[in-house]
Amino acid sequence: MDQLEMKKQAAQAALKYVQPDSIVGVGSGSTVNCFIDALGAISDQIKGAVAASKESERRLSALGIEVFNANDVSALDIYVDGADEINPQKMMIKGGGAALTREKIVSSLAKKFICIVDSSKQVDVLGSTFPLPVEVIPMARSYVARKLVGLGGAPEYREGVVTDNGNVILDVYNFKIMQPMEMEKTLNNIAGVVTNGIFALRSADIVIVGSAQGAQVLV
Ligand code: ABF
Repeated sequence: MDQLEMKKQAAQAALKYVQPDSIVGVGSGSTVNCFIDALGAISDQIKGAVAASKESERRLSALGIEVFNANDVSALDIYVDGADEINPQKMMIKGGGAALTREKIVSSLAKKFICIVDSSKQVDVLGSTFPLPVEVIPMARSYVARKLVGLGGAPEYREGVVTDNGNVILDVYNFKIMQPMEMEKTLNNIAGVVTNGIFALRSADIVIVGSAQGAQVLV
């Protein structure tokens, strides 16, 4: 089974958590695109969605699903999103698609975070295979990069990428994250950092892993 099939499997399995007549929190990325396609098939049964990226917004609208502004929604039952890495404690690295800030905002609105991944995303220690994305105010780029070096990482400026919020991304390589909650807070405290891609303080509640053996649900 190829990776896309595993993503589709996880996305399809997430549909059972969608409540009738609800507003669904929707993340971004290729696995979420599979979820959006699946959601399209039941679009008449939901009220709409709040999206974590302009691209997801566009895809939802194209399927006739109403997209609500996050400011007009006080809470969401579920938020469905992918991840770049996920550990056994359901903590994640996210932000490979540069939508981490909006993903953190929309996931914070949700009672349940459902993470959909293929099995290649499972790691024991965050930072093992994927660089950590950090969204930074443009004028703070060099300052934040020096701070990240001081913390033991090797930041690289993601050339040519501007986030949906008008900021830039530093990808931190060689950065094994042994204490994700502490590191998430430490990075948030650097002036000029908008968001970092560690999702530990708000980890996933349910993980659905697409694999050759079928979709596995980890609660
Ligand atoms: C979003 O999509 C991001 O936080 C993460 O970077 C990415 C995962 O991408 P994909 O589903 O394409 O592997 O969830």
